[in-house]
Formats: sequence, C-alpha cells, structure tokens
Amino acid sequence: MHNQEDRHSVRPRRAFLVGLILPGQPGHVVEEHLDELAQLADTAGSVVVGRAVQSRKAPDAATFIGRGKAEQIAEEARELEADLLVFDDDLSGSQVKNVEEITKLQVMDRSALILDIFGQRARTREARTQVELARLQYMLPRLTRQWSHLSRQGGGFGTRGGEGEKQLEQDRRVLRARIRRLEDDLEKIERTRKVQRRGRDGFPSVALTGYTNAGKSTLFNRLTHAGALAEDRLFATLDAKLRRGPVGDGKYAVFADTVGFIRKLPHHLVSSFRSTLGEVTAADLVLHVVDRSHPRWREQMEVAEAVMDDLGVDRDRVMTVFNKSDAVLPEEPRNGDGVWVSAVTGEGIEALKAELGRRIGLQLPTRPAQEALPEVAPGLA
Ligand SMILES: Nc1nc2c(ncn2[C@@H]2O[C@H](COP(=O)(O)OP(=O)(O)OP(=O)(O)O)[C@@H](O)[C@H]2O)c(=O)[nH]1
Ligand SMILES: [Mg+2]
Repeated sequence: MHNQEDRHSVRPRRAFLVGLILPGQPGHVVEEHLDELAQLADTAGSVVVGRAVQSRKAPDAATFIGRGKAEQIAEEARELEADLLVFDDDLSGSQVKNVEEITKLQVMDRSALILDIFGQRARTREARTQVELARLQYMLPRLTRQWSHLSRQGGGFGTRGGEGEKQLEQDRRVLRARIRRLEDDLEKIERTRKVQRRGRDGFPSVALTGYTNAGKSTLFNRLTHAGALAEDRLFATLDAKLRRGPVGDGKYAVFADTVGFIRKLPHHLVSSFRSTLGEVTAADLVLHVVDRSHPRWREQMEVAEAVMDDLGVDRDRVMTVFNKSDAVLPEEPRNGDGVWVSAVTGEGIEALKAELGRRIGLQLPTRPAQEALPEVAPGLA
C-alpha cells in the first residue's frame, strides 16, 4: 500500500466508476451501489469524476463490460481527466489487464479498493498483519506477467513485465512464503488475544457489529463514554476497542467496538480479520447496529447477518438495534424486531440498556467497577 508520504505528495487520483446491470436488477439498485462505491473511492482518497453503467446478460469473460463499452468509457474518462477506473465488482487478473490495455487507465476492482482503504487505516500491528495477509491472498490468483497495480502500490514487490513465466513462478513462491509467515504471526496474535479475553472473565461482554457507517462507534461512545473515532466515512474503525460501560443497577459489561461490514466484502478480509472479529464470536451478546435511515438498510442488515453466520455467531445471542431513529421520518412505524435508538440524540438508549441488563442480567457480577477499562486494542497497539 502507499505510505503516508506518498499519499500527500501525489495529487488525488481521479476515479471513474463502472457498474454492471445484470438481468432482473433494477437500475436504481445499481445506482445506489455506485453511490456506495463513490463513498469507498472518496474514503480511499480519490476524487470521483464520473460513472457509467452497462447492461449485459452476463459479464464478458475478457473485459467484464465488453470491449466496445470499455472503449467508450475510455473516451469519456479521458475527457474528465480520470486516471483510474473503479469497478463495482471483482475482476480477474486478465480482465484487469485487458481493460487496462484498452483504456490505458489504471483499473481497480471493488476488493482492491476496500483493501486499499484497510491498508491506509490499519494502525495496530494486528490490523496491519491482517490487511497484509488479505492483500497477498487477493494478489496470488491475480498475478499475471504484466499485471501490477497492487504490486505498484505494494512497495517494490511484484512482477516486472516481460520477464517471463519463470519470474511469475518465483513471484508466486515469494507470495506464498510471505502468506505463511503472516499466518504464523496472526496465530500468535490470536493466542495473546484469547489469553486477554480470559482475563476479562466475570464481566459479560457485548460486541457491537453491523454494516460500516451504521453508527457502531457513536453508540459505543454513548454506552461507555469513550472517545472512539466516529466519522461519516466507511471503515473508520478497524481495530476492536474494548471498554467497560454500565447497563443498569451499578452493573457493568465490557463493550467491544469492531470493524464494520460491507456488501461484497473481500472474502480474504473476513478470514484474516478473524482475530479482531473474534470479539464478536466470543461475545455473550451481540448488538447488530443498523442504520435504519439508510435507503438500503434491509440489504445492509442481510449482509451483516450473512457475515455473522459465516463467523459462527449464534443468532440467539444477537439483538438488533435500529440506530439513527432521529433521521427516520416520524410517520414511519417504529416496529420490527429490535430496539430503536439514536446514538446521536440519546433517544432510546435507556431502554436499550434496560434490555441489555435484562438479557445478560443473570450473568452480571455484583461487584461495582469504578474505573473504566483501559482502551485496549488487545495488547498490540
Ligand atoms: N443522524 C444520526 N447520525 C448518526 C447516528 N449515529 C451515528 N451517526 C453518524 O453516522 C456516521 C457514522 O458513525 P460511526 O459511529 O463512525 O459508524 P461506524 O458504524 O462505527 O462506522 P465504521 O467504523 O466506519 O464501520 C457518523 O457521521 C455519525 O455521526 C444517529 O443516531 N443519528
Ligand atoms: Mg466505527
């Protein structure tokens, strides 16, 4: 990934977004997905200068959108002085290479963009190791003789055009060896985390999870009076943050704020973030925070539920929290199987705490806990 200095010295990349409409998909959904992609591109530090969608029966094997469309996009993008095409879907290594050749523009797919953001945002050793592992796993099947955008960003590693199959094979070997080393590192990190988790025994644990930007950190701050970073950006939080907070009657729980989910989250990211996400898997209770004011809140809910299923989170332990109630039209019925709150105005928070106390009440310790738990990004910050 770029280091910070690189980022400041180059002008922001000018991104042109590309979406594909497949049969049966309403156009407005694709547009809303591109809105999200624009937010991702913005978070990654690019300026979005335009977008295009293409309807097809199926993706084109060589170019994803078709050669003619690629040529047309290249022209439009050139006029807008774009230097980067960002696809809302994942492309194969050869699709990236072919579209780069046709358009003479750098091409990035959705996973590469998300990995780029994670790379920029990772601060702790754990987060950095997890992102690097996911990035290498993403690259491995995509290494081609000339392809390179991740390797160009990757600080000197990668294939150099024209050096042939031998070079490619050698690069693959290097990648695999690095992946093994990172996996070993992560295993050690996970062991430390498990030991620390045991040290918290006696306090029930409540993990906040949900789609990115749902308001997890804002709610975490409300519940624990902590200063976790809350921002109107995607993936503001990458590391798990733990802090004690009251749940009523002088009783306390340990809350965990964690990384958010997004649709089409690169598979490797979920598996390499398993130690951070372990806070969710191991929690006594999971608060699924939903931005109820978002036009695609249902889809976002389903995405988060699917990731939780993947992680093996038992649905009985999940409580849905409909957040941002202040931004929902008053005429909309406040029903659904969840607690309605606004982490910003405080509406519904007392009811949420009472419900939390009720759900975990039986396990709560009676000893008072005065001082706040230090903010731990367990052991590794
Ligand atoms: N109107 C309104 N905005 C909220 C509420 N809760 C959070 N927000 C805003 O939503 C944005 C995202 O909030 P965060 O708390 O950073 O969201 P998050 O879920 O932690 O996001 P990631 O860490 O990026 O996954 C911020 O601009 C918050 O101010 C709410 O109850 N009402
Ligand atoms: Mg957050």
